Amino acid sequence: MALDLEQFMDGLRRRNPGESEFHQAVEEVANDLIPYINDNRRYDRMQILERLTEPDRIIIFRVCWEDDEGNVRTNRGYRVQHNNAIGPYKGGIRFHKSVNQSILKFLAFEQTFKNSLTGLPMGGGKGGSDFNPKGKSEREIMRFCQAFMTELQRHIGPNTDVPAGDIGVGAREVSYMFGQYKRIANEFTGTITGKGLAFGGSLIRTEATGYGAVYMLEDMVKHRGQSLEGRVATVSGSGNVATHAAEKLVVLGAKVVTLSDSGGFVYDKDGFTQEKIDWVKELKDVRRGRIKEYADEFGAEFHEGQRPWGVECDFALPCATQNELNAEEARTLVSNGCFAVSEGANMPSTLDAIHVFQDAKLAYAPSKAANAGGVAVSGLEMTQNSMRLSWSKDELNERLRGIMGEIHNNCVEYGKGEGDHVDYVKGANIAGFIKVADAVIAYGVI
Ligand code: NDP
Ligand code: 2IT
Repeated sequence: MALDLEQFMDGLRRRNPGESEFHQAVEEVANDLIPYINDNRRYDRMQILERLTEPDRIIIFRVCWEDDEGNVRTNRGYRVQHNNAIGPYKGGIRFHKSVNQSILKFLAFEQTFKNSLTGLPMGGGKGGSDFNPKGKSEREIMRFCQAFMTELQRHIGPNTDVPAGDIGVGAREVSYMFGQYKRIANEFTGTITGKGLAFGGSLIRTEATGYGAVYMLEDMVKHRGQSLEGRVATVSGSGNVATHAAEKLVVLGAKVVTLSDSGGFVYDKDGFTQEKIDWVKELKDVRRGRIKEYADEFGAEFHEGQRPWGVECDFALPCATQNELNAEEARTLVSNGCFAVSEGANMPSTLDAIHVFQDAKLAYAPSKAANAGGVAVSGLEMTQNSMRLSWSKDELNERLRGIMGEIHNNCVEYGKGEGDHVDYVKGANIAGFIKVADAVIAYGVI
């Protein structure tokens, strides 16, 4: 009997009650994979979709730490080890008050397909905590990271599971966690990526996700015989991914007019320059301030509590968080003439928004393809750590560019539609699936 999407999703919802983000991520993938599996029956006989929607394991632990007033604080830590069929579990750590099992399961599930798309030998995982870094002192951050790693360290290792950064986890947090890992495990190995350059980090890793999302955009736009030059882009977020996407867009000749945070968005009609982007990086990384301050500093507009999707643009790059772009906003983008969307964040568009983009035949790159540049350079950091050497910036940038180009080609191969239209969602889902599924089949029933 052929697999049926509704039946499959009913079962998944029953087995994973209340995990709406996980349901959403699986539905997006299953929508393309079920017809493919029905044409390639061995995947069904081996129950591949059922197996790939059940994480290998989920580790949940208490994280106890002391704040600056001497109060004992308790948070919950997680690591979802989703699938290691093609390499060690690999994926970021998120510290945000919204973190729960559903969010980390969706992220780990997506990561498995994304990592496969990079062409590098990495499985999928994700971890994090509901710890809220906002307003915490430097020493509280350090104590939390150390307490988190004190438990996590027994579950990870350079050939087992290699974490990295994500929302709320940047160079500072990775350094504290790596320091604690090194101390307890008594080994100096590449067990975390995104490290500082002085202790095994890779050049380009900080920039890689944002740059990669723009390389993907560039390839999609070129595929339609156009270029980024002189075009207007809206970007959401103002963290690692958003600022580096904005930076690369500017270098390639586009005009970036928005950035945002959870308080609202800024609209700079003159466009962000490198100098202005550097100011935002300093605001967010060093002063830990709010994007609203940009409007005061540069005389731009601030739209409190709003998202930037109502601003007219040719390209939209959602780079903040999941479900930050809904169907109504997608329709506004389309009617304003936006013709390409590249997702720097993970699952920023709702399922209905994706359908709007697909129906309008936009060049729409889903996150698992568009933001794979970050984990790709993490994979290159692992390689450099294993060889105990460092590649140059040029070498790494060339490899990143090459990997993003390959991802684009793979999406075209499996997602080609009529004329120059490409269904990048379908292309990414099928291309990411095949390698993992074939490995799972090769191992037999385990
Ligand atoms: P950062 O912590 O550096 O920045 C996050 C940005 O998103 C901030 O501007 C933050 O605003 C905003 N944001 C976070 N949560 C919300 C929310 N609930 N509502 C509105 N705005 C929000 O994270 P990154 O830039 O690293 O990550 C951004 C996205 O990119 C995430 O989806 C992440 O999973 C994805 N990603 C990151 C990669 C990486 O290498 N770092 C790799 C691939 C994907 P505020 O400060 O107000 O919270
Ligand atoms: O979502 C992601 O791909 C990341 N946060 C980066 C993961 C990594 O291991 O570099």
